[in-house]
Amino acid sequence: MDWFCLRLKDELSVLLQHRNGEECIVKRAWWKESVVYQIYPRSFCDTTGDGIGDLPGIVSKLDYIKELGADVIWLCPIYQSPNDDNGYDISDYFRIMEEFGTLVDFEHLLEEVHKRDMKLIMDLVVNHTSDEHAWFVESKKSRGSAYRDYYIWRSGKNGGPPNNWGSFFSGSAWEYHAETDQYYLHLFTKKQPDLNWENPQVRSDIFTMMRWWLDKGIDGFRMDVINLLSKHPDLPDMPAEDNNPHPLPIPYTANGPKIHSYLGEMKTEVLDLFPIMTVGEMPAVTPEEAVQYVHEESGTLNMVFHFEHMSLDMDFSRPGEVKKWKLTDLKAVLDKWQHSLHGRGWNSLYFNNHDQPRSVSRFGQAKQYRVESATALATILFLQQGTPFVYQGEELGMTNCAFERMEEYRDVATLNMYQQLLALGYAEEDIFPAIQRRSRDNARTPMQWDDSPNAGFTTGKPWIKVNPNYKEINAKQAVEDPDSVYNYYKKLFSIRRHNRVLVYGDYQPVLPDSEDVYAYLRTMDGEQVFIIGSFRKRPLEVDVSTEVKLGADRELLLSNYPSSPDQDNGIIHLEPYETRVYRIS
Ligand code: TEU
Repeated sequence: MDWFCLRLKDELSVLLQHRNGEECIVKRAWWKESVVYQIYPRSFCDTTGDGIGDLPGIVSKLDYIKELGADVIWLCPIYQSPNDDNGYDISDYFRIMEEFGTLVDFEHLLEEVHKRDMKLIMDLVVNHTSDEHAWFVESKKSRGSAYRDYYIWRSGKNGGPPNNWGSFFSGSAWEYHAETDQYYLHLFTKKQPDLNWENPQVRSDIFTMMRWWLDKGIDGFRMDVINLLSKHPDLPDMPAEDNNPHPLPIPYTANGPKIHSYLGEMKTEVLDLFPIMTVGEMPAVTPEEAVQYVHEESGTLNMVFHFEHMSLDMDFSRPGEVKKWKLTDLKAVLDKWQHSLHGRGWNSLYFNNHDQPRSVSRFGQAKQYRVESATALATILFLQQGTPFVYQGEELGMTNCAFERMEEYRDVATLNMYQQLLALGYAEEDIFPAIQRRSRDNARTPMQWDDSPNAGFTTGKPWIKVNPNYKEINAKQAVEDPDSVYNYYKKLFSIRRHNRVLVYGDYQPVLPDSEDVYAYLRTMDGEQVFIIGSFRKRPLEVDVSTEVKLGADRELLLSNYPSSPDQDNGIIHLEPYETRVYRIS
């Protein structure tokens, strides 16, 4: 680490010093000190019995979220949508999806969030709209339509689409429109046409919409695939790939030539006018690129969601497949992000969201050591430098769901992938296990509130299968059980809140080459905290004596085992998935 933290300079900033003696100042910010709780409204809590979560349902659970220690709520899209991609296909940015409630319900929710001294950020989906949005309805009417240029239309080439680009959700990224004899670009489903950000009118309409929501009092945005806005102007073909007629056009869409100009304009026109937080979701972003987006002085956004650690168990040679991941690979990725952003920008910290299989099933041991591994994962991630993002149910140690048949899946990406794999000649019995492990629906099963029918999520028929393990894993049980994942998360966030070193302090890896443990030190202002977590199913002896001074006055701040045997000599005995947090000076 080149920069290390000297001290909290004053109420507003932290002083860092570079190894070469140079000093720099990192600003304190509410969003750096916050914990964010992500809600997927469709699967959170249903009050009407239609089997779909709603806004009053969220209001009824605000005390639960507050009690956990969250400061900010991120709501996945709640705007009007035909739900081809569950709200990520917006047909009207100014209306609430009918199943979720009304604008009055939204205003009530916002008021109740603020009353509890929490904040609310909304999803901003502006790379694309729904094909049912009024702009697209007008756009497709004729080549001469005033809205034609709101989207990316091109004539075909050699009797096919304008280029060979593939969609993130399988197949070509172009859809033919016979009436006007042109194709439109859709990086996601064909019901999600990409907006043309080259058009100043598009930008201005989007900025107006953003100000409208911010004027209502929301506290920021999570920006969907925000680094895909600027496409390469020539839309060049991708190099051909074996067994894949439609390669993903990452090089021609991610971090494109005008992206910083568009976001700069958004900053001046919108973001700078409000005291908000922003986090941009960015496929294919490197730490160096991320610094440009989130730089303390010159960045346009506060944080990015990168995908590097989410790719570690994916086998890109076989669509949908998973591969064995190594602890040292996970550490290498996360350490790199810690190192690269330190003193320059701010990290987001996440293992779960609505697009990812559950982390305890992926990186932990969901069967034998569910509670232990879920708590170890949370400890080693959320005490790094950055803002923790918890996804609904993660705090209960919710697991992947044993879907039994294709008909049980709802996610358009999963369904399309299934069709694509069949078309590529894969056998059904090979595809299904891959889908079971990878499907986004693993994260979208209803929140498990209690052991009553449908996990207390709805009195009706849930829109998607409830994970059958809800009788054992549910919020009611977890809140009452002092040894639950939920109560551990509470303690974890409480120690983060009460120890600024865990927010702003330096991050220094310990035993980076170990395949057994994830360990690091956080240091600031003469204070030091040591974090260690085992990733093994057997007991371990770990020698940290050369890197960590575990003196006699060390204090065990947190552990996921009842009484941890402890020695002074730097040899730590760890039970399976045991994790510990020590204040050592
Ligand atoms: O996700 C963008 C994205 O990169 C994902 O499609 C990702 O590749 C995939 O989910 C990994 O499994 C965002 C939203 O989070 C997602 O829910 C939307 O479907 C997508 O954008 C389109 O808006």
